[in-house]
This record gives sequence, C-alpha cells and structure tokens, in this order.
Amino acid sequence: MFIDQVQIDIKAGNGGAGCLSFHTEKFVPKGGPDGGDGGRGGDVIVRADPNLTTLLDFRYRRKYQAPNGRPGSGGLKTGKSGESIILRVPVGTIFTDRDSSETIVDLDEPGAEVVIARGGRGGRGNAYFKSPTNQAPRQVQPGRPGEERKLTLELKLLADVGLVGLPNAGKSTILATFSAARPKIADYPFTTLAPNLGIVKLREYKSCVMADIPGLIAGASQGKGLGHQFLKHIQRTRLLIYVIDINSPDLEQAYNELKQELADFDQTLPSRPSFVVITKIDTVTESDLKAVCERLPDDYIYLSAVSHEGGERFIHVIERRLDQQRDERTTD
Ligand SMILES: Nc1nc2c(ncn2[C@@H]2O[C@H](COP(=O)(O)OP(=O)(O)OP(=O)(O)O)[C@@H](O)[C@H]2O)c(=O)[nH]1
Ligand SMILES: [Mg+2]
Repeated sequence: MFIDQVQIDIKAGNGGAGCLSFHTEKFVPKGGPDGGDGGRGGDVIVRADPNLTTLLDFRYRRKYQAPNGRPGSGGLKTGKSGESIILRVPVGTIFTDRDSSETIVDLDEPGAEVVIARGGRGGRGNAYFKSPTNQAPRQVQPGRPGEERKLTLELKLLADVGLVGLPNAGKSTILATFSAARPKIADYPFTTLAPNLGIVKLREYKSCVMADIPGLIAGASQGKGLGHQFLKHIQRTRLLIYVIDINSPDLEQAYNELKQELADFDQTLPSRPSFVVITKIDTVTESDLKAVCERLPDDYIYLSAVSHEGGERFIHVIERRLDQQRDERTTD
C-alpha cells in the first residue's frame, strides 16, 4: 500500500532532575554538596532515507517519544542522557506543524536530517549552586520538558521525469522498458493505483528518476477515475512526458484533455518543460504511422515499448531536455 499523508505526534525526552545530595564519608565531618545534574532528554530526529518510498509505517504507529534523561546522583554524577530517536522517511517528505500550520522542513535530499523536537535540558544538581555565601545549598532544578509536536507528514515524490497519460496509454510499460522497476501492467484502465519510481539509464553513466503515476481522465479534478490528488507527485518533476496511445480516437484531443486536467490541479503544470510521446506504434501499419507523423507537430516522439522502436531517440530527448535545464540553471 502506498501512503502519502499521515499525522503523527512526537515528543522529545524530558531532562532528568538535578540531584540533592551531600558528600558523606566516615571521619569527614562536613561533606560539601555533591548532587549532579540531570541528563538531557533525547531528541526526535527525522531523516530522508532513499530506500523508502511510502509513509506506510506511520499508519500503524502514530506516537513517538524519545527517552527522558536520567536524574543526576550523588558524587557529582550527571544523569545519563536519553538517546535520540530517528524517524526515517522517504526522500521528498514535507513536515508541517498541525498547530501553527507552518512547514517545518522539506527533506528533499537523500540523507538530509533535522532535529524536529529537542530534548529538555537536565536540571542542575545542588553542587552547582554552591557559592561562598551558600556552602550547603539545598536548591536543585527539575529537568526541562522535551518539545512536543503534532505533525503532518506529506510525501511528494522527487523524480526528474514524470509520465502522464490517460489510463491504459502505456505509461507503466515505458517505465518497465527503460528502468529496472516492475510496475503492474495490464490491458485495462487504472492498473496503476499508486506512483512507481524507476531509475532510467542515460548515456555516459548518467541516470534520471522516472515516475509513473495513475491514469488521468477528463473530469479527474472533480474526482472522476482516481481523482487527481496523485498529481502532486509530478509537481516536483523537472520534465513532464505526455504519453498518448497512437490508437486514441483523437490524438490532439487526448493531449488537450491531459493538459487541462493538469491545469485544474496546478496552473503552473502545463507550462513546465514537457514533450509528447506517441506510443504503441507497433500496433499500426507503417503507412498509418506515416500519416500520423505528418499531421502532428515535428517535436513529437514515436515509440513502441514492445519493439523498442524509437527508444534511443526517446532517451536522447529526455537527456537533452534535462541537460538544457541544468545549463539554464547554472547560467542564471
Ligand atoms: N503493442 C503494444 N502494447 C503496449 C505498448 N505499451 C503498452 N502496451 C500495452 O498496453 C496496455 C496498458 O499498458 P500499461 O503500461 O499498463 O498502461 P498504463 O498507462 O500504465 O495504464 P494505467 O496504469 O491503467 O493508467 C498493456 O496491455 C500493455 O501491454 C506498446 O508499445 N505496444
Ligand atoms: Mg500504469
């Protein structure tokens, strides 16, 4: 099951209390104060783990607490600190505070981590309060409470390239052909219910991450088909590929429908860098294909994910378009 939004409650550990103690030893008439400080409470840390792709684990467990610091003890012993706990999440997870509605952090790099709730400081033991005027302080501090937060975690997958298309267009087949991912493929609409990611090899040791998302139909923004919530997973892709089955009754209309649905979800999506790939070209005759090519714009790509015809050009265009963006960014 793919889960892309969860709510959890976290609490960092409380600091341990400071200790009230006086040194006592045989034959030492007056021992000084020797109560140690309490230990720090453990932090709650969140880390982006590239091996994870879903927030599913958080469905089953919603409360997380780091251990408290131990109290200080006599003999100036500081209490043991509580260990920090690390919550691992997929790369692309965004943390929002449910009380303030503020975004706390977007873990958009593999290995990125932040302390999301700080453990409380340990309290001072009475030894700390010894002074020339107070040689036998009885004062101690309690530990400070650890931070508590109510969080919403939202996953927006990070992929370089996103495949969008009507149901059954052949999106998952493209991902399966050009990457090692094995998404479910079948001859019926809405086979894909959750996004799939794969790594596509480009030339010269380069690669990109490709996302295959569920099929989109006209009216998706009103909840038709699988709705369009999953489009958030292509909001952060750098390149969109419109996948259109060559057997669609009207190729231009299919393209326009897709663009419209993207716009209804996020106005900026249709103006993103993109290109169109007409797929399943092995299913039509050579002359039909030629007629289609003549009718459609020159920059469309023609592909068969079965015979691999057009595959090299397809990969080449992805590579070129991603490179172009990299160049534009560096010359900015
Ligand atoms: N002949 C031929 N069949 C293809 C090609 N690409 C996909 N198919 C077939 O088309 C059907 C749908 O393919 P999928 O890859 O599951 O399509 P999808 O766009 O992911 O579909 P949804 O996940 O339901 O939106 C399957 O039966 C595939 O085998 C192709 O290039 N040539
Ligand atoms: Mg699919």
